[in-house]
Amino acid sequence: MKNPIQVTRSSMPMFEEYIEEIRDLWDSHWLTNMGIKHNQLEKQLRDYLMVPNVSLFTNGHLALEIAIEALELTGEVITTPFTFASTTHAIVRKGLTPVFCDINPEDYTIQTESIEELITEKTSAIIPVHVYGNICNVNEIERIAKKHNLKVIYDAAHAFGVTVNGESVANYGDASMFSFHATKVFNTIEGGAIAFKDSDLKDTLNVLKNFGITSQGSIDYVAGNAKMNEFQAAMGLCNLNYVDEEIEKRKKVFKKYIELLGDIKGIKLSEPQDGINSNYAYFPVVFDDYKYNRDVVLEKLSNENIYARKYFYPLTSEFICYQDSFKIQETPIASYIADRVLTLPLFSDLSLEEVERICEIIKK
Ligand code: T4K
Repeated sequence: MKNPIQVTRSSMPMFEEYIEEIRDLWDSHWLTNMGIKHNQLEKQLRDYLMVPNVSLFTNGHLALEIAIEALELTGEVITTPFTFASTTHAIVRKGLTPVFCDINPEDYTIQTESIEELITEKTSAIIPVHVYGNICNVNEIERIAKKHNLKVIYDAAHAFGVTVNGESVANYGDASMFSFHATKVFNTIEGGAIAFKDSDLKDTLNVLKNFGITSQGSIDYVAGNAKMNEFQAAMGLCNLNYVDEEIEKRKKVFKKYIELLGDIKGIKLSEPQDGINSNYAYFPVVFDDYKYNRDVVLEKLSNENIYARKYFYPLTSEFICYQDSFKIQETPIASYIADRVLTLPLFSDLSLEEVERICEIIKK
């Protein structure tokens, strides 16, 4: 049996390079609480993401929760259920009510035509998801948000480094959350960030991720701990050197899949979006009237030691923990896609021969 192929594999620098990067931590003994490497990474990410402000966190989920708190959202938040648990959990854990909007059948992002009918006097914000690195209709979302005086926080966990007509995706909305988890295009082992334009938010985010401490002895907020440590930041500094190369390699894998699965009846691929420079984060395939259904394909692949994943099934609105918690709107397109989608293995050092093998199994 061949070695297992997982849906993704963490990108890592050379071992020696990481050791070199962390060596001075043994001199300084300064391991966390916004140390030198943390600050260095924040600066480099501001440049890379072409955004005025970046605030680092220990993971993407807590970054999203803290952005919700910092922007003082209240009441209802319009979002989509076709996402990882984190998006909806963050809204609910901050005491807000998610109002589920359907998605587009083409790119699986929020269906902007349906947002306005969901707005009530309780709505304070929209939290759309750039799912798989596909970018939401950011201009239309901005128009709606302005008209109804709503805040916008993008869940950009999948969208690191993506540009929209040359503009960084990090510059849209009031804030964008990026995940730097081990499974992401750019990783800091665990980690995340909030990117934002309004510099006034910076202090609030710093305080909210550090127990509400405003200065020594002054605790002005009831807050937890969500700081990125120096070992995470060191991993980020190393990985950032290679991220463009990694994205290029992902692009080759992505294109090979398109070439091999492109014109097959019943197999729907995510078309490249106009004006978007992708990061090739995921390769979603929708099996819609294909000769085998999604679950059969998943099983055939796993029999060959290849582990595709049902990202994102079930919808978050179907989670057991949310039954009877709030009124759940129907999202028929999201349900349809969730029942048929599979994300195939995609990572920078997946060989083109392995892609061929995966596609052969699917076609057979
Ligand atoms: N919003 C969205 C839209 C998200 O997708 C996520 C996270 C978040 C918010 C929250 O961001 P973070 O708080 O995580 O920063 C994984 C990831 O844990 C999660 O970060 C990610 N989304 C989600 C889509 O995928 P699982 O439970 O599927 O991961 P797991 O452990 O099954 O790993 C998947 C595959 O990745 C493994 O089969 C092999 C590979 N892998 C995994 C790990 C842990 C590695 O190569 N190295 C590793 O260290 O959730």
